[in-house]
Amino acid sequence: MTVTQGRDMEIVKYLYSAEKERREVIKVTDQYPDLSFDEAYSIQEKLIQRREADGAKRIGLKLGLTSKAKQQMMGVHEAIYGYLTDDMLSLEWEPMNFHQLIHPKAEPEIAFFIKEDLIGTDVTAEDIIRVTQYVAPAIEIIDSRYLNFKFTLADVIADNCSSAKFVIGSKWMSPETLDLGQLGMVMTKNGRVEQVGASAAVLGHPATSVAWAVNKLGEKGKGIKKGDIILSGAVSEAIAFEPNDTIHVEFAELGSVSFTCK
Ligand code: 0L1
Ligand code: MG
Repeated sequence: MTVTQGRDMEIVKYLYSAEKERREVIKVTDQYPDLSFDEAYSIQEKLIQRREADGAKRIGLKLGLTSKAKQQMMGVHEAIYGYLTDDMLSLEWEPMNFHQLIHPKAEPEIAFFIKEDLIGTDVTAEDIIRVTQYVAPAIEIIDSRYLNFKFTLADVIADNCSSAKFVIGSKWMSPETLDLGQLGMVMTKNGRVEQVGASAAVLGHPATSVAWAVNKLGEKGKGIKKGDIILSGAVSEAIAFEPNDTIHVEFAELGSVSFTCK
């Protein structure tokens, strides 16, 4: 028997309604302290299926906790993955609606556009480069449903890794035409520098990060598909924003992406 004793759908409803009603909730492990990562991924899968039942379409994957600094902060040694759905995609020219979110933060990421199906448990960064048509600058908006963004690893996995929105820049490049592992990044808010980073912060190389997720999915007989968008994991810490803020992320070679919040 699982620790939730068949109450998975209650937890799904709890997290989904928190998102829909834009309110923070107490973390799931306060009620189920022994929730395992496997069970948390199973709840995450049911949460995505619930969104699909409401018309959302799965369009890719995102990685989280990919930097050593964030893993140390959470006391873990592994990254995590969640799913992207079409309703999370926000366009650069479209104002980000703060009132659809709870307590959002923005983080700089690199997006991979996948051109071939790939499944396996021995997938390498080179395999990821081979199946990637383009990479592009991206900003992920994370918006944990938990009170004060405080949670355990099992909690955040169940909550689809805090996923809320993402924005992709308009410059796309073949991953073979740039040194993807060594790209510098500057993130500003209203023109003031807030974070600097480098793509190597993402498990040493963003493609290594994506390969990790594909291998994890492979253990469950799943993989990635042609047309998927994958966010590699954050290149620096996330920053909070409010209405009227403009967030701009500039990667060396790869170009920029930005949004304004209303
Ligand atoms: O995308 C991310 O790196 C977020 C993972 C979950 C941790 C958080 O919400 O800060
Ligand atoms: Mg992220």
